Amino acid sequence: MPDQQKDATVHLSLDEVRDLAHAILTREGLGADHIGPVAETIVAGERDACASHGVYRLTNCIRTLRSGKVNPQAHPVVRPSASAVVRIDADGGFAQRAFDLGLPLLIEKARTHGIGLLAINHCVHFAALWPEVEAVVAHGLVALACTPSHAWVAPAGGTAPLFGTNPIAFGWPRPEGDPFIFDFATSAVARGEIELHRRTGKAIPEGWTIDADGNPTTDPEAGLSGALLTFGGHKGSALSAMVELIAGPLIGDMTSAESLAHDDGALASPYGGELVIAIDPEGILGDAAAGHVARAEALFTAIRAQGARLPSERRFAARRHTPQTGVDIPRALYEELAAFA
Ligand code: NDP
Ligand code: PYC
Repeated sequence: MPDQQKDATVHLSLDEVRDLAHAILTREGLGADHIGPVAETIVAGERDACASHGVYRLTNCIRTLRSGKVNPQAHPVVRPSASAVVRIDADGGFAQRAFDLGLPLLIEKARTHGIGLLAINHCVHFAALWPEVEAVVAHGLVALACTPSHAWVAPAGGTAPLFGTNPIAFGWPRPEGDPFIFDFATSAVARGEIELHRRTGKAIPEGWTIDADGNPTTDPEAGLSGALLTFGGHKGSALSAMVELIAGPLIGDMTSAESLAHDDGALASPYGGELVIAIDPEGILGDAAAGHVARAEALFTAIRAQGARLPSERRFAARRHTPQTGVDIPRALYEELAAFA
């Protein structure tokens, strides 16, 4: 690495990232049973080279805790049901602890009914969704997850923020090797990525945002105070609306506009619901499931045969070396966080 770049970053082992996260979350008063799950999400973001959802997210956690927009001592509660649905009230806390509580119940529902649906209500979600879908896929199940965020994104054809960045994540178990996972915002890019550009004074690509007057802009500051655009025009826009509906009103929780109104200028992380669906191939196909899941491998082989890569391959590649090599954090971000710790 050139010296100039070395000066701009600080090298940390993943254990040091974990220690930093624990120190900050403890100091900011997060309850003991939340610190581990929240810190592990942040470590996982760095381990997998997902800068927009790694240690940078600690700045959001601090703001959210300090503004009282998350319950640091939340006790998530499971609402019993005999159906395939598991509902958990996160009690205003970060989503991680509620998800950990719901995961075994979701798996059990999927095994019993062929499909399980986990609705987490009243949670603060600041993270990527692949940790959730990977956790479901690890049980040999197909997974889908989504959550609204804050109203930052204009619908295709409009110019005012209405939708959240509304990520969708999908996971498919594979007989060998890494699962097939994708996880992306339905906006052109996650807002966190634009925030990272703003921090380093870098222009953003065209097509990500419009300014407050509705004009295209490559200035991150102007884009953040205007609106993000959806990916794929009207198609991303419709998918974003779907996330608003199925992880909002369908599960009795907030839309992104309602979440932003609840935020009331605090600049805290989004508040509302998360939906996770688990499907057991054996619940549909019985003994034939393994054969059909194996047949899906031909699709992945054909994608790669064209020189294309599978989503999450970059992440899994990073995961194989960062536990040994550690990670580079922008120095300015590290110094800001170290001051909090
Ligand atoms: P990207 O636009 O970078 O898309 C990420 C997905 O696309 C990953 O699965 C990635 O795999 C895959 N991908 C990227 N390039 C290629 C390629 N050339 N070929 C095949 N697959 C590719 O991410 P976003 O900015 O849209 O989202 C980043 C994160 O932000 C997500 O994890 C999302 O969950 C999170 N987010 C969370 C929100 C919340 O409310 N909690 C709101 C919005 C976003 P790989 O990782 O291997 O590159
Ligand atoms: O990057 O858009 C984003 C985001 C919102 C909540 C968590 N990440």
